[in-house]
Amino acid sequence: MQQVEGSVLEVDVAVVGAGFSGLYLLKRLREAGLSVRVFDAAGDVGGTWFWNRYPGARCDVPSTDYTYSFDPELEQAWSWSEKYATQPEILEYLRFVANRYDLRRDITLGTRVEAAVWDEASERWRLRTSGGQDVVCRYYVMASGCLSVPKSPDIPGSDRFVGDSYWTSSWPHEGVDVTGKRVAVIGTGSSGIQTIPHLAAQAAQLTVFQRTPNFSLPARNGPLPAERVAKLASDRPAYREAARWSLGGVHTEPNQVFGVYASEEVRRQRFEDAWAAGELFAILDVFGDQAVNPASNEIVSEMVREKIRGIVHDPATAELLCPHDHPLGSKRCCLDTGYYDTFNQPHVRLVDLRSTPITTVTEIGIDTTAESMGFDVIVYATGFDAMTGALVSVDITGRNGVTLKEKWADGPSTYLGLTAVGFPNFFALTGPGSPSVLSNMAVSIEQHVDWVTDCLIRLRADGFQTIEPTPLAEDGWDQHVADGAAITLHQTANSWYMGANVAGKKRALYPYVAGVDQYRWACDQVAAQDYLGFRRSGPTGEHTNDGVVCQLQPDVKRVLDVVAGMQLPALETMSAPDARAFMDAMNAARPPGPEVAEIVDGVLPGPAGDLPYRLYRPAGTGPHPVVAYFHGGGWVLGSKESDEPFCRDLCARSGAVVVSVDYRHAPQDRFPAAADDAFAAVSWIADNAILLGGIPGELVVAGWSAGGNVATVACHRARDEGHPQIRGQLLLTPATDSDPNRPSFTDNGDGYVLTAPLMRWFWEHYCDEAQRQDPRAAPLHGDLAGLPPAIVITAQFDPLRDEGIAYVEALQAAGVPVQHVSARGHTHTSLTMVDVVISGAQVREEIAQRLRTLFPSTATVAAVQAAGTEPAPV
Ligand code: N01
Repeated sequence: MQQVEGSVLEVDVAVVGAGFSGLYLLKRLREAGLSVRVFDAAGDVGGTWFWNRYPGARCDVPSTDYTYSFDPELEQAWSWSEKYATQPEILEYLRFVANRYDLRRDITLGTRVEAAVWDEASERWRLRTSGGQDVVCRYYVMASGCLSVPKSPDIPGSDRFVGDSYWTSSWPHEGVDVTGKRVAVIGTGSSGIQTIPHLAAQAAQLTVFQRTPNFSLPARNGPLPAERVAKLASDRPAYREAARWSLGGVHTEPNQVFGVYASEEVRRQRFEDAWAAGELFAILDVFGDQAVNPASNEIVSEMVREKIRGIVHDPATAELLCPHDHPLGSKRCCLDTGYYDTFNQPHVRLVDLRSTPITTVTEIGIDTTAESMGFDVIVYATGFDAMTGALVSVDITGRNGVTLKEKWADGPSTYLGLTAVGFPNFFALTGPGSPSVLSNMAVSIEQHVDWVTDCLIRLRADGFQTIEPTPLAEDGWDQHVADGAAITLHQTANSWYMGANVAGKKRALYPYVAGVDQYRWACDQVAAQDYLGFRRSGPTGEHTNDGVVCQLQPDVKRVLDVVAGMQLPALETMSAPDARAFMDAMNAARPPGPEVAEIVDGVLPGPAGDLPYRLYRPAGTGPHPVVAYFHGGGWVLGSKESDEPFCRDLCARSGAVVVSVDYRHAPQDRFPAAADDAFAAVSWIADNAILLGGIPGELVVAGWSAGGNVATVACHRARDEGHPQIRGQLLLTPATDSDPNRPSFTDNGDGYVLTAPLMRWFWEHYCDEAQRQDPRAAPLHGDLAGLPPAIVITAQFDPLRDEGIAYVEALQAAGVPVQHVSARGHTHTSLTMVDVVISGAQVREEIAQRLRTLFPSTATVAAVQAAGTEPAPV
């Protein structure tokens, strides 16, 4: 219940912001029986849509999707008039919502929350408002939007101008008439690009000051798209649910077309379809890999540039409008109506601030390094202090007098992008570290509101009054957010996503990039696991459920989800031939891996007949160092080409010739056939280095999984027989013994592709129980002294992780130089998923660098490079 004591208002929850999120939050909290007061500095509800009312302002997610979905009756009661609704229509919608649910009685407009302090003794927040009323609340929620605090003016002289200055972010309510005027627009982001054609229609002269060209595509606005409307009408709940579990908050079909591998015809067709669709999600998804692969991205980017050149008549202007400094999508793409065409009008001019920067705004206009220009009106479309600006604009002081601004001085740190250590009972909706601006905000807002409301309901039901994340949970989340950021191309751009538009702001990818679906899953997990990562307390005591919700690399998790969704039969339920055929079919569907200079098939003599091999040759004039490689597959599956993407990648990155050798498989040829073949192959490759284009004496033996097992066993035998000379061994998640009792075997034995039952099946096919202690089957139990230097890679979520680590330790104990690379967040199979699991590329690059340190011809350079990349601990 709301109580007013003197000038102090007491409520359960105080909320800042009466936009999309604040309105829905108020509705839900009220229904949950909590007393709520919402404050907003604006004169009406609407949030960003109250302020950003420049001509041309519209949403750029289709109206059918940029809408609340919490109430089917609301959806029936409101219909959008256009594909992309105008600002006045969206504002009207939010007013309609506020009235329909009688929300206004709990909203104080025209009032800013200036400060909020956590009072340790009463375990409440104390707020100071601009209206003079103090507020005491148990819970404090910032629903203040991601793009609501304009960037501070950073153009010298802007206060000198005696003409009219306007900011797109706070456009006058009465509108602005620029008919017959000389107008300057500074800024070509979404706001500038939307408003420029409208201003051009009125102005006598329009001069656009562009620092960085952006990618924009025609919105093709018009009536609501019939296809979307029909889909929605046919099954509204399914449509909404699909959006909630999509990558970006708007459902799109999974896209397996990779730009680098697609034919020219397919590329062109997909691009033209996206261009014609007039939807951001379409242009961002021409190829399934364009967000992560620079080469694929460049294909789409160049096609957009072609379009720009096709629209803009003056070639010099067209070229200036073509973005070259960032991959498409790494900065926010824009949707426009006639933007590029505007530059064909004789009274419109483009000024390139890269070649002629603004020196100052003057009383009468703008001076650049090249000229002085006179204007009647200057429009600033210069952007926002995004994501964190609104949050730190309120003086929020948490435990021990630490402010949020101080906590985030070196970049934001959050749990789930919603909460922060040191700030109990505080929630930031769509905060940094949540999908927010990389998603359809309507979907993300509803998810956050629902999560926070459910959290408070549960807190009350469990008898608690405070909730705060633990440092471990927050650190884990920050790491997870950073892992996602490392996968995409966002970090290569100077964008507001990266905080790059505000001087002094920490450079980092502020939103969570791994997807709305993955994010929702994480939030649901936290709640389902008894608020994992939170400490909760109340009159009856406290409960801390410490932990980290997401430890897998985000793309590894996505692949595992896809695999789980396919409900594939377990390999161990098949016969060996069937399992081989099944794996061949799976392998046929994957990307081939990077180009190498040459691929040659051949045979080499083995102890029981010829062994086929496939040789991958790197670019450049040889001879090259050589890697003798043995594939994975549990001694039962696989072939010389089954690890092709990984072999190509290893070859391209390391500059070594990679010779991938078939060896005899169980159950037809059981132990020690595979090990014998491997040794024979290594010997032959060493003896025939020149024939293969290799440098004699520069040989490393490598293998993955069971291939790692036979690779190191071959090294044991080479040491014992004094031939051949081996420079090193590269063992990727190797099998080193058959002990099923190690923690990694039990913890990771299910759900990570290589399962405990499958591993048992492999061992049973390969050798008898009695043979499994033989060092040729379990090299961990052999004499390791005198073995060649080793690089051992282990993966965190691999059943074989601990036996790999045990091998590292045993090698070290035996005096063998070992480099251990522990792949955080990876599984047994994820590192070899070239072009599918992008996070594996970092590890493979590190492997290649370390591999080069083993070859005399490349060691010096590689050692210097490797010095900067210490492996991350598991
Ligand atoms: O801001 P921006 P915005 N001198 O930061 C330039 C959302 N939105 O308001 O790129 C000269 O994108 C700056 O140049 P540069 C949407 O998420 C959505 O346009 O830093 N120029 C850039 O060109 C969007 O991304 C809709 O080199 C200066 C521009 O100003 C976000 O809001 C509509 C400068 C700022 O672009 C922000 O968009 C509108 C300087 N000192 C906005 N400082 C929809 O359609 C900055 N610039 C839903």
